[in-house]
Amino acid sequence: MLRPQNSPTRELVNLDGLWRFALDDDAGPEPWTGVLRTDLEAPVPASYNDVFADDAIRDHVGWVWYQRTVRVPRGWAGERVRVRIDAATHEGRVYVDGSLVAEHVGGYTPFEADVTDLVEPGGEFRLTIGVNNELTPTTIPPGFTTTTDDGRRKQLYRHDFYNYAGLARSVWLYSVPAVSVEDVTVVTGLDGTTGVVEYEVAAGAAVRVRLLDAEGATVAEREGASGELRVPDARLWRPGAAYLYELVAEVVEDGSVVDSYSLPVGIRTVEVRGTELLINGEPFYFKGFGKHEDTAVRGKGHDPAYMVHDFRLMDWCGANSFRTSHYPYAEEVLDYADRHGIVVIDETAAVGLNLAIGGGMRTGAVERTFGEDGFGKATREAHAQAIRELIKRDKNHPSVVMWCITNEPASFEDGARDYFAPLVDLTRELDATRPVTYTNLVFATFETDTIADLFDVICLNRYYGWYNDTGDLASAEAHLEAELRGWEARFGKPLVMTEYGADTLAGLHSVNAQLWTEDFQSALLETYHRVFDRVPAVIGEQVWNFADFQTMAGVFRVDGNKKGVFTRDRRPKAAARVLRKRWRGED
Ligand code: GCB
Repeated sequence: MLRPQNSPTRELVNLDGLWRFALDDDAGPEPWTGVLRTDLEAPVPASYNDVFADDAIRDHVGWVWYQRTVRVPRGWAGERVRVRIDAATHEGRVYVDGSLVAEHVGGYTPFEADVTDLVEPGGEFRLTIGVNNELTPTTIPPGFTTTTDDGRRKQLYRHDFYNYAGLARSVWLYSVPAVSVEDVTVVTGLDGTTGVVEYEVAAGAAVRVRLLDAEGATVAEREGASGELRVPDARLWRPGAAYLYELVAEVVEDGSVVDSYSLPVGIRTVEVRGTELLINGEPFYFKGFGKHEDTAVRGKGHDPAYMVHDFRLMDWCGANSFRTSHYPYAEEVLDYADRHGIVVIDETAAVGLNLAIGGGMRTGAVERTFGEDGFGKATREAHAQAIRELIKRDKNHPSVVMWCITNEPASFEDGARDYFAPLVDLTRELDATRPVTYTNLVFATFETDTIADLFDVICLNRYYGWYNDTGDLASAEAHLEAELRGWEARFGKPLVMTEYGADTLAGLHSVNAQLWTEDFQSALLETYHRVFDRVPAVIGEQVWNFADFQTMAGVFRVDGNKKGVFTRDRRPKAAARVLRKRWRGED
């Protein structure tokens, strides 16, 4: 799905700012039919939960309403007009004046509506967006709702991050010509030193494409909706040294250009060979973090200042990669990664498909996760849709080198293979060029896991020294090594440690590396690093987590998860310097 953009034939209006806001109960029936009567104003983009200092809003389960007035630029006569919502978590309904124009389920991928017939160039309209945060057994991620004795509805879920909701990314109004570029797909390859860009443009008329280098000079061009562009002596997109070409796709009617769309293109290849992952034919070692979109007040609201700061802090540590745990991130984040050569493992929001786990801990539950009593066909269809939307949105990003289709499912249980095999096939059908992975939870060992062979790369999340072998790093080291060698021997595939870490209270120290101290976090990371360096199949390390983040309330969480190497306001704990030393060789 193409991101809206300004181009010689398209215009874009950003609708961010303060919107009228009300909970469903306070909004009156059919709130889209008139002006929302409310004193509340909600910032967009931001999760609404922490903005208002009101428990009724923070803990609300169900619909909330956002509304604003929008003026259509008067010069848009004859153009198609669309509204695009970058994310409505987890379900969105969009109304233009009294008419429903779009509905979408899935909280981290965009959707849009063509509103041309309902609006007038130069005129105003009322834009109302309903957002529902409810998670059910058939949403991705899944969740459950219970009712308390006094009648309140409460949301329960098995993932370890707060269920922030609302319009956490931008909303746009944009114009496209009547005949336009509707989609572009590029796949890049290498033939010796010649870069090969296969492209496909969906458009209603004749297409021509040009590839420009970073200076704007045309290096290849061609007519036709699909084909191959060849770039002799191509400059490659490399980790840490991004180079981007620009593909300009033009729709031509009666000899004139009626639409023009530009896409940054990084020429690079990705391939798994034996226990290696190769980028441009060279083995790549992941150094970085599992992250979250999470900051104080804004929740999951996209914030360019935090985004740039996070990237600079990752760079300060020497990180070359991160995983979009546990959902697709704002597209601005991937654009930045494209421009700066940061490698991304791109994950769906399929987290919590595991009834034996809650908040990172074993619950002792013996329920069956997969099948009609748990997560069955309907969940799998929602999961398939999440994969489709992720790939549709992110397929052209050179930074994305791998699809991660789920985090820590109950892959040791009966039913897991039947559930996952079709989803792995679907992912490969949609994109034959990128490896597919999942992150494995410790309950599914190399002996009991039933799905690892379906994937190209095996990502492991491990907490030896924390949840297991608590505080005993000597045992942790031995057990971790034995386990990694087991995975290596049984599967012969690349292994990435996508989570390892310890909850750490910034400022707490002890001479003997007690749990929760900065000293223990540093010692734990160093323990893991020694093991990684001894096991050849390990091709990467991503610490859990980049920064402390908010979770649902629980006795194992003190104002959230504290496994950050940085605090929630991005101050380094001692472990940040351990990483800087290891990854950058600098103090
Ligand atoms: C995990 C989860 C992650 C949790 C983490 C923890 O395995 O993937 O979402 O936050 O453990 O800290 O417990």
